Amino acid sequence: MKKALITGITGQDGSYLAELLLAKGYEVHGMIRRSSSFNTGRINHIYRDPHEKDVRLFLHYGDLNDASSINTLLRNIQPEEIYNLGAQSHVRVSFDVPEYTGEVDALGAVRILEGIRETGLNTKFYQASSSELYGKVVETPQKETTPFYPRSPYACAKAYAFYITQNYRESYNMYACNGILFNHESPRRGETFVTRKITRAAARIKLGIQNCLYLGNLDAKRDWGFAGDYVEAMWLMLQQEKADDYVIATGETYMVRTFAEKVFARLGMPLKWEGEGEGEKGIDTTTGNVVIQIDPKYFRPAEVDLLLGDPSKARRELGWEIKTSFEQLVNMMTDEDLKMAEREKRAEG
Ligand code: NDP
Ligand code: GDR
Repeated sequence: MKKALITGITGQDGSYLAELLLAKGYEVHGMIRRSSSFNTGRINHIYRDPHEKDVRLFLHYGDLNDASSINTLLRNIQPEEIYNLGAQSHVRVSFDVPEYTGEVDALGAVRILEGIRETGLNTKFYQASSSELYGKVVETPQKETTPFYPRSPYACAKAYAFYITQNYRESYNMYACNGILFNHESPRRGETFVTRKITRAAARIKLGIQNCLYLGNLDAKRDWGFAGDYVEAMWLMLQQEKADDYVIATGETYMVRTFAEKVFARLGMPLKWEGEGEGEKGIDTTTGNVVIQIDPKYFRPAEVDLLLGDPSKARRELGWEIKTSFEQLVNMMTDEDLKMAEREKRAEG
């Protein structure tokens, strides 16, 4: 039975990847952080008491900032594959905690790579690289050969992790890959990322639990896919003869405002826009209520205006294809958040 270690198993991608690897028969080990409140909500459905029989999912305390915990896990588990998904993953927040973001997102990667090298394990390594590396538009669509232009402390940290992964591959002949993943979302997406923030707020507005949604830049364009499809690409990257780096994207891009329009329309509240710049408002045409306003606190010191990926290398070499369309993604997230808002409303009495 193959063993895999996932950092960031409690996050959106970690939960889908753990499901995928368990379904493929792996023994799955996840690094989790000590927290004062439960942080395992996304994996509770696959977790079983380790005292039961035939358990294949194990959780271990550790931290990407703590090399000793990483080395202990490597020695004890001796995994065939490591997926480094752990990160301070919020771009806006990285401007508030730039040094911490560098510690976790940049140095975390080298701590694992160095751990693999030192222990002499024959472990394949996956690094969760990001389309944020492309930052300011140099060319579109963005592909493996497009130069990087990071625009945030998050992206700068991820650039280090990208290059150190390539460097360990070339220096020590390690099987180490970068998946350059464009934005991917799901009903499990963190509530402060824009897609989930919109679907959650729109559902609550629909049910009268909330009045208005405050957003930042509505004109940013993103290439949004479904996280469930993207974790399959991570696994495929570690099953090849040779380690390499791949762009994973849909090849379509939409504005934040378009995402919002589709969500509100799905809930029977078609939007119209009035005003300009910071004074722009989204109005629910069925009630005339202002349901979206701009709050400049959500603007970023430097913005990434346009992301559009070209996944042809992954299609050609990995045989990877997206299965979920943009429309299906919007509907899936909206419908799940409507159900959640209904539960919230019932609980309110
Ligand atoms: P999430 O923010 O949902 O999950 C991040 C995970 O990292 C959580 O499990 C979190 O733990 C863990 N983590 C944070 N800090 C540490 C630390 N110091 N030590 C150990 N673990 C830590 O991210 P996603 O699932 O969306 O993304 C997964 C990875 O892919 C990230 O590296 C992200 O930067 C990258 N990425 C994501 C994309 C996307 O669109 N989703 C696109 C491209 C790259 P806890 O639950 O305790 O907070
Ligand atoms: P991103 O995702 O920065 O692309 O990083 P996010 O959803 O945070 O922002 C996307 C775009 O929406 C604009 N925006 C807002 N964003 C947030 N979070 N909140 C708002 O209120 C808001 N209003 C407008 C942003 O300015 C931005 O242009 C995600 C993360 O998952 C990273 O870890 C990952 O590497 C990249 O995707 C690819």
